Amino acid sequence: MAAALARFLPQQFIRRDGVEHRLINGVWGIFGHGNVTGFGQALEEYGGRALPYLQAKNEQAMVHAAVAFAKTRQRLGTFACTSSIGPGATNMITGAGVATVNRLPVLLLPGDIFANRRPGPVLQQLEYPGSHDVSVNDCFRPVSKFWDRINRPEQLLTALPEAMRVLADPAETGAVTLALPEDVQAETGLYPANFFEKRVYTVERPPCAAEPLAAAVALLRRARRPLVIAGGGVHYSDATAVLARLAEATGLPVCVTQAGKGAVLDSHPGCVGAVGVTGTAAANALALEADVVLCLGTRLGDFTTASKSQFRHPRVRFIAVNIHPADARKHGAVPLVGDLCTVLLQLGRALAGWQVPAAHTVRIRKLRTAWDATRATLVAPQRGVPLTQAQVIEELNRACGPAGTVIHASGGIPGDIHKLWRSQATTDYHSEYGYSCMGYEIAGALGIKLGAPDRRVYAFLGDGSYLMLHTEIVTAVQEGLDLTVVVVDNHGFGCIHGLQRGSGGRSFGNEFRRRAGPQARLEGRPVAVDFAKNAESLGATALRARTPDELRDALAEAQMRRGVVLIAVETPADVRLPGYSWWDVPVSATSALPGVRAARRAYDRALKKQRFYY
Ligand SMILES: Cc1ncc(C[n+]2csc(CCOP(=O)(O)OP(=O)(O)O)c2C)c(N)n1
Ligand SMILES: [Mg+2]
Repeated sequence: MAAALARFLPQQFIRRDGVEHRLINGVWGIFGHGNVTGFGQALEEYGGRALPYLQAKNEQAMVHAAVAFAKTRQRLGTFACTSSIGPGATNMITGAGVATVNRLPVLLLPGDIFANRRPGPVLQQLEYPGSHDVSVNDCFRPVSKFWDRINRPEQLLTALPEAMRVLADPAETGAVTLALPEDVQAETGLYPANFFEKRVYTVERPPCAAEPLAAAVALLRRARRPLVIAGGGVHYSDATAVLARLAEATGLPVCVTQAGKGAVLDSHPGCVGAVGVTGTAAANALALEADVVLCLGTRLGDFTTASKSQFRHPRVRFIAVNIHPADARKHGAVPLVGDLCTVLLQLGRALAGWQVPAAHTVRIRKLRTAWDATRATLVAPQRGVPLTQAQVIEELNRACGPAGTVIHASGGIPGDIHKLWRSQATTDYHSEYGYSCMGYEIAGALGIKLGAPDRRVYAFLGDGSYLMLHTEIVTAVQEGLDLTVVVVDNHGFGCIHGLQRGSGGRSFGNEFRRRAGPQARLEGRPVAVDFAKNAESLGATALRARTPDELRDALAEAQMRRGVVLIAVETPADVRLPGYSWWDVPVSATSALPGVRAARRAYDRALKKQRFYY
């Protein structure tokens, strides 16, 4: 059965716009008794160049790498991930969450307990009371778009085609899990020869229906203050050029979600930057006043809608273009279900000759200019502070240029970089902010590099995220991948510490400090971690930078060097950028602390800003 799987996977292709791409570009794995003599053996015998094997150091990380690869390839290719049973398998569940939340394909092949049950409980089997039919792999069900357990070898014949269909479908894609009982992997199955013939899954570009299109066009033509929100779907549909032309022809302003960053470049006159909780003052002002919001390929998460407080025009209407029918109907939108690129072309034709009102154009220009000035003050030197995170972003933006890609996911970085980063290319910004999973950054950087070997990739992460998962540095060294890793050391879970204190709470449990005494809290001396030494020990070159000038030099040096280069920078945790919006994080209604009580009163007032559209 495992041999059949290894022979099937390299024959799967995906076609879009007449171009074919390999769907499964290799297998990431860590072997254990649950896969080494089954699928591992099959890969050794049948894997070859069409199905290379990459050895990970942590199962969660290998899923991150596959997911980042898929994002880089606009969902037109991914990897399979093989694990042993038990802990190796469940380590992949977080990665499955990342894939499914972000609608990115990945094929997960966890080993599973014996289908014949004879030797059980096998090492690493969790015995589920009341049923012998449940294993830990059932935990993958809610985080997978398709899930199956291959209890007999011939079940591959029906499971694999469906697994591939879901992976290749832009509306349905996400994690696909095929649990592989370790005995069945090694069993003989009968498979017809044509099962192993080349299969091509076509990504079609369906247009939206005429009626909702007409309704959307009528809304836009009447709009006084329309706004476009560009999400990740613009990238996946390869619609950035079409969007730029539509914005130019109509004067529509375009703001971007995290996944949509780069959908319009900052040099475009219609670009007003990031929107929502981590948005720019310009985009958020336009969003507050917008009477028609055209949502493109976005799932309208709370960071985009500022927890449903960002759109406050009393008669605001939404139009949503999405391949996913549920996303197209959020916020009571006029649903334009179809391929984003095709629907934008439809909209462009239907809106020919129409432009946003002149007063709106003036307003957009004014807000853009004001934001440029504000941004300049945010990245300027701060008195008494050698290096701020904003300055790190500015230097990184410069060094990265249009040919590089920065990747980030968690901590305080996403909020700051979403606002400050100037997109110089559609591909220079890779954000995982659907699951915002600490540990994605370095592993994901490997995925980008594998997906786009010509790009310089910058993994950008906090000290907390680095401590959680940095060991794929070793894998990058093994694979000879050039990566730059920039670690921002602020001695703790800085953004959560800020959230805690900003909500009236006292400092508690977020800094990297020693326990002050046996009964005391974590309030003693800071724990100093030497990230440079740590990275060196794993085979990276390490540099340190204390000022913007030193960082510029280090980034230039990193570009000259091969392999993994880590740059450690220190920034103060309490120097933070201002926000231009609100995020719904509930504050205790019963705390006795005056600070928390005041924060709760402010929270109750803020809740009144929320609007719900049906
Ligand atoms: C896997 C995971 N666990 C927990 C969280 C919650 N969380 C979000 S940010 C954060 C702190 C991150 O610390 P660090 O990487 O140092 O970034 P900083 O906040 O200091 O900028 C935590 C714990 C998360 N996003 N992902
Ligand atoms: Mg930190």
